[in-house]
Amino acid sequence: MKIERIELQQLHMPLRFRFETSFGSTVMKDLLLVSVYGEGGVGHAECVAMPDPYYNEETTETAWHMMERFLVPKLFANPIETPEDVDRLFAPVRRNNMAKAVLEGAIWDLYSKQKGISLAKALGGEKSVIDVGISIGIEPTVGQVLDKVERHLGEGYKKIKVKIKPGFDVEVIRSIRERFGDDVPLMADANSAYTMEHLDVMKELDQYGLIMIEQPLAHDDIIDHAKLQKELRTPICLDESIHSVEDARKAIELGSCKIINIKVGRVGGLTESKRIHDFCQAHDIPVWCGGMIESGVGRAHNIAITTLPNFTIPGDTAASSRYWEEDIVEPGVELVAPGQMAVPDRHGIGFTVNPRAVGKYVIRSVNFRP
Ligand code: OSB
Ligand code: MG
Repeated sequence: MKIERIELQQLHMPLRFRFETSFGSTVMKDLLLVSVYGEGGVGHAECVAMPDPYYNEETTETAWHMMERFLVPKLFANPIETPEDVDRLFAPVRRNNMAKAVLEGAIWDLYSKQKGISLAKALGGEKSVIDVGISIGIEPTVGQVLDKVERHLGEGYKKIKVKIKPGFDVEVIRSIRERFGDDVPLMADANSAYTMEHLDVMKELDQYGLIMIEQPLAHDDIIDHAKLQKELRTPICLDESIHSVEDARKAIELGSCKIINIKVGRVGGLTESKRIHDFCQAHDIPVWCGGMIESGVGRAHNIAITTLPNFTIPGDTAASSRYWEEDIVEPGVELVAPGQMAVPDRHGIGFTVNPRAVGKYVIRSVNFRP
């Protein structure tokens, strides 16, 4: 694969609502759009690093720096035949997974376009539709969470995830169960806001038949999660703790989780996502695709990876129009049926980047050439 040019663009996209988690809130999405040009084609991906290092250690600025200073030069200095070569090429660089993943993802898109197949097919996926859920942030009141649950259940989302934090947890879950019943596929995401001191809260949450509790304990822990899992019937799902298939192997071996959330950015790319998927499949651990408040470009990548067979739990890839007045892709990434997204069979990611919309949001751009 001959790479002729790599374009980095930083976009500021205003969200249609404030998205709050236990570590902070987002109203303006800060994203890096990467476009890799070669042999008449172009591949796109979106970096999911956030402006502040609170979800993980990366930021938009560090990702830009890592690409400019280390990763892009590596791509230009080495021949690449497949996206797997990119994964190998980046391996000596420690962590910085979101910076690696966006370049690797853009090359996956370009590669599948050059092959004349969809990204989903290039990854080995077979689904033509995927089930999706929705992630509801922390709201000023429980009543506001209930209103959002009602609206999104009405849209047919197949899984309702609510963000929790100490002091905003049991009452939220209890109220949802009281109002909408025990059949709602419900889960809670704590984004590492608890410790083993909160065992009593976890045990209370355990009464509500949640599909899972996501990342209750520290971002770098798998020991206490294993202790906690032994105390709970509800499966623990790890998000922040898993950066690689090796992390997944250790967590599964220790019994730290029964489900894994795969975010392509967090694990360093689609190649590593596939490895985690395959390892989990072989060990009867279901996976699902997490979200990072992506534009349509990131959503398209998420749809593609979700077509792999062990993505059996609906992910967080909700419709673009929930987040954006105007997305940067065409067509919009929207539901085709209640709680379902169609997997495009067009080449690559299957959505076209709209330069006019990008132009509206871009605040900085640079082109690199060999
Ligand atoms: O923990 O899954 C998370 C958003 C930003 C940072 C972390 C997380 C999230 C989400 C997904 O919950 C939200 C979405 O993309 O809809
Ligand atoms: Mg999470």
